[in-house]
Parts: sequence; C-alpha cells; structure tokens
Amino acid sequence: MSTLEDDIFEAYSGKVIDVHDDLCEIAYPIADFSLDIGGVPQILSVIAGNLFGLDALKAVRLEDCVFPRVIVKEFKGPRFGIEGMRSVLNRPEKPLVGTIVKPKIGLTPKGYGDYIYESGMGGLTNGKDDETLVNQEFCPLEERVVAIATAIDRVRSETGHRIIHAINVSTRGDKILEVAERAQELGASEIMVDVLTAGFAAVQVIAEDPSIKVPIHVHRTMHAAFTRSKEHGIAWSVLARLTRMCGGDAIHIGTFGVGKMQGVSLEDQKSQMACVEPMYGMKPSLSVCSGGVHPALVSKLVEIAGKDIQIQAGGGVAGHPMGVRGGAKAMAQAVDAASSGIPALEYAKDHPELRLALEKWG
Ligand code: CAP
Ligand code: MG
Repeated sequence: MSTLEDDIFEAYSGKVIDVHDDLCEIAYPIADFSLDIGGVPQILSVIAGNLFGLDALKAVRLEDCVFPRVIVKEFKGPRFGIEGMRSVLNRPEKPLVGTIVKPKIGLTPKGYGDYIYESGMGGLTNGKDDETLVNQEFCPLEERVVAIATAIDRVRSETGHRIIHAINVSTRGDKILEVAERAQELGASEIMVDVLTAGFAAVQVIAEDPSIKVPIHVHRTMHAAFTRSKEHGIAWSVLARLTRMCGGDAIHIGTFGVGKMQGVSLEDQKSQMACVEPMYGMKPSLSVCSGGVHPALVSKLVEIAGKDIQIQAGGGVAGHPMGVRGGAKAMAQAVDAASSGIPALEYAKDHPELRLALEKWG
C-alpha cells in the first residue's frame, strides 16, 4: 500500500526517462513549475539548481532542455525577431553586419557618435555598446544616446542607409525599465541587456513593456563560467532558449569556433537552433556571432550559420588600416561577397578595403 509520502513523491518528482552512456534524460511534472509568479528564475531552480553542488556528484552538465506548449505559452518571446529586425533595417536577405565600439571603454560621447557615423557611412547595419559600458563618467549614457542618434540620423539623411545601435542599460532590477525608457526617449534605436549579470527578468520586463518600441539585443557576458567546461555546467543552448522566451530579439551565440572566444561548433549550432527552432508560434531570435571576427572570417561564418545571423566585429573594424570607415566597408563587402557566393579574394580585386583587410587578417 502506498503512503501519502509515496503519492507525493510519485506526483512531483522528476522521472528518469532514458539513460544512454553518460547522458540522462529527465522529465518533470508540470505541477513543479510556478509560471505566473516564478517564471524563469523558478524554472532554473528546478532544472538547474542545487544538483550542481551535490557532494555525491563529481560533475554534471545540463546539455539541453525542451519545454512543452503549456510552459512556452506563458512567454511572449521576441517582438521583432529575425523578420522584425530585417524590416527595421530594410535588409531582407543578407546577414546583418555590425560593430562593437572600440576602444571598448574610454571614448567620449562625441568620439562614440563619430565612430557610429563612420560605421554607418561604411555600410554597417548595427552598432552596440560593449558589455562593460553603461553610464561611466567619461561617457554618460544620456549624452551617448543623443550623440549616436544624431550620427544615425546623419547617415540616413546623407545616404538613405539605415543603422541601429544597442544601448547597454544593464543595471539593478528596479531601475532597468526606467533607464531603457529614458534611452528610447532620447533616441536609442535598440536596447541591450547583459542577460546573465542583469537577469532573465531584466530582459523580460523590457521586452514586455508596451512603452518599449525598439528591438532588444542580448549579450551573454559571464556565460563561460557556466558553459566552458564540457564536464560541468550549463550549455548556452538552454540559456539562449530561455532568453528567447523572455523576448531577446538578437542573442549572442558565439562564432562556431571561428573567432577569438573559446567555442565549439556543435555547441553553437545547438544555440542557433534554440534561437530559431519551431516553438509553438514564437518568433525566432536573431543569432549574433561576435568575438574576434574580422572580414577574413565572414565567408566561413556564413557557410556554417547561413544568412539569418548578425555578424559583428569590434577590433575587426577599428583595426583596419584605413580606419573605422574602411573597416566598416571591408566587413560590409565581406558580407556582400559571402551572400552572393563570391570568394572574398575574388571580390577583393574590385574592393580595396576588403583587399587590405584580407592582407592584414587573411
Ligand atoms: C567582441 C566583444 C564581445 C564578444 C563576447 C568583445 O569584440 O564585444 O564581448 O563577442 O563573446 O568585447 O570582445 P571583438 P560572445 O569583435 O573586438 O572581438 O559573443 O561569444 O559572448
Ligand atoms: Mg564586448
């Protein structure tokens, strides 16, 4: 005869569904989750909580997770997603191509605005703050937003070309929405959140607030503390999927081992899938490939990841022998070549900026 404790255990405990080699599949009853008050923090406490510290386990890694409709429908997901970002930028097919403003910290708002102006004139579609920059004295957020918005307007009025820039608003939870609203009011065309340091709720509160009308770019600074070890931790695909559910329009997924950051192609492919896989009608997020990228790596990235990505280069733009505009042109040319299936070396014959970039980095 089963006791009350047995019944509770049966109803609420996770069940091992399958074990193959050292991989174990576990299913949790839906009753374990508290979605209205709780959400992602509570989901993570169930599926990725104390087990990482259990004395009895030498190491354990959460490799992947699948959520049923009943959980997914509690989340709104991205408002723009891939199609929405493409439509904002009037760029229907080619990969988006962006920069991270370097030096990553230290530029004044004026220097920053000039950088974005040059990037836009060179043909980039996206700029973003570095994760380390928010509201330092040398580059206050409000002044920076205005300088960047002015630069973006100048590019648009002089050439018709569109570029947006993500302003990093990562801060304490009770202030982040206010900061995002203020940034938008002053002209921010995209908002950036560092999801692991600011929290999933930080992305969600901005994405779901009706006053915010611009896309959200999600950086993953600190992720390697969870993801780098293949023995212990959490795969980025799990956290990327949750970020998409919380409303991230563009999410960093790595460079498939091509750039400077430690990365494994298969892991990054899983993360890209988490951004785009069918999810009960939820919009797909745009995968952002960043970290040590330069024009010579673009064709490889497009070959692996396809065109529905945002390719970014910070040093790979600023380090160009012809300066930021030359670097921006070289990146944009590399993306044009890759999108048309033309080898970069051949395309470079008629494009001096790309030629110089390939000479430097190729
Ligand atoms: C890239 C970057 C990003 C990395 C992080 C940087 O700059 O802005 O933080 O992309 O990696 O500061 O390093 P560079 P990931 O283009 O100059 O390398 O996207 O994998 O989280
Ligand atoms: Mg950075």
